[in-house]
Amino acid sequence: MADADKPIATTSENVVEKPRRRGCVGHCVRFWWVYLIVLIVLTVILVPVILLVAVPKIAQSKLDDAELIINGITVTDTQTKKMTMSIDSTIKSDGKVHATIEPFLGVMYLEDIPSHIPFASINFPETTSEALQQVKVTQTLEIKDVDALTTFNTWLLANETLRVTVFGETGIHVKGISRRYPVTFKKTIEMPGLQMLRGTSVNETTINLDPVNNFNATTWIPNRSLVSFELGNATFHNYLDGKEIGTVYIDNLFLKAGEVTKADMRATIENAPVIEALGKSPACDKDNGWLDFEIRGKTVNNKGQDLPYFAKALAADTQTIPIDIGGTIQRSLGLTIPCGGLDGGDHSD
Ligand SMILES: *[C@@H]1O[C@H](CO)[C@@H](O)[C@H](O)[C@H]1NC(C)=O
Ligand SMILES: *[C@@H]1O[C@H](CO)[C@@H](O)[C@H](O)[C@H]1NC(C)=O
Ligand SMILES: *[C@@H]1O[C@H](CO)[C@@H](O)[C@H](O)[C@H]1NC(C)=O
Ligand SMILES: *[C@@H]1O[C@H](CO)[C@@H](O)[C@H](O)[C@H]1NC(C)=O
Ligand SMILES: CC(=O)N[C@H]1CO[C@H](CO)[C@@H](O)[C@@H]1O
Repeated sequence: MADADKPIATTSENVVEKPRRRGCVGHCVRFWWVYLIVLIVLTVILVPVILLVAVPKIAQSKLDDAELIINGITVTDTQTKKMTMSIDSTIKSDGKVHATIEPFLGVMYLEDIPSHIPFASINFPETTSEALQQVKVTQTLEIKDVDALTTFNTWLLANETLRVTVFGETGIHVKGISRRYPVTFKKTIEMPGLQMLRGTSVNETTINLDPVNNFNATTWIPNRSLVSFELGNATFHNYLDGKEIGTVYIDNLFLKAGEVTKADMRATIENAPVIEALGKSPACDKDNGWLDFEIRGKTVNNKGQDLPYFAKALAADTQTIPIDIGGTIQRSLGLTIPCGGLDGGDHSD
């Protein structure tokens, strides 16, 4: 505090000193005490006003003007109660005020849900007011509110974009002033969502007539978001024409941000409904053996731990995947299913 007063006091002195130098030597000598009182009054009023009102206002407004850019978020070591979250971000400011922002606990919540219940708390490190500063945080995130995290994941999965706010109370130290000023860090970021993994495709398919694991394939999952996450073993309900006909399994799934993830999948599927659908138009004629399958999340388990915050998000909606099942049966079993089905039409085996 004592240090803090110095530079400001000097400034106020200059203001008062100037007229004194400009003439009226006798006057000034006689009324020196008037100047002293004016100086003291100015110091007493100005210093607190500057230190307590002006500087914090400037500091807060500079912080408000700064931009937070999320370059990527990676979620690994996912467990039921915790996970490791890495955030790679950049803080962009005009760099004009030299200041240090204390480390702080920032909560993250969905801006467009009015309750603003945090789904994560992140320890942000100390930062400075350099024009461009990269801030990388990696920490264990204890899952305190599984519902809030599930809602965030659901929005991330379903929406085209979503707005996330980072909020925290912290302190700022302006260069030359030892006083700490409390400031609020609040930034809302708009980030791309996964759009229900639209565009997921399945190929390199094989099929057999076993009761279980009778379908294998490679799946290609696009990721439009900035978030990479470790899901582990995921299972999905599989529907054909609105009826559940089996289960799809994808093991060791890690969705990478901004890339198409290639993963092996297998499924246990009832043969009869598939054969029946293939024998009907448009699959048997116009669509040339392609059927639209729908999948919806069932379970997510990573190394023995259930991850309901991913499972429920994946279960919130279905996703349609067209598969060349006629071609698969032709290749794997040497069978072609004509219009009217195996018993109906003339079938070449
Ligand atoms: C995001 O998706 C959720 C769940 O599908 C929906 O309820 C919400 O309105 C969407 N929000 C925005 C901002 O698009
Ligand atoms: C399967 O699809 C992927 C992604 O579209 C493509 O890169 C790959 O070449 C395809 N594989 C075959 C055997 O067609
Ligand atoms: C799928 O792969 C598994 C393991 O490699 C194998 O046991 C199974 O027979 C395959 N099923 C088909 C339909 O290719
Ligand atoms: C996925 O399931 C397989 C087979 O049950 C198991 O060996 C593997 O460890 C599981 N992987 C993960 C990441 O949990
Ligand atoms: C950032 C981004 O959109 N990356 C990729 C995510 O997946 C889609 C669909 O395959 C790609 O086109 C994007 O380049």
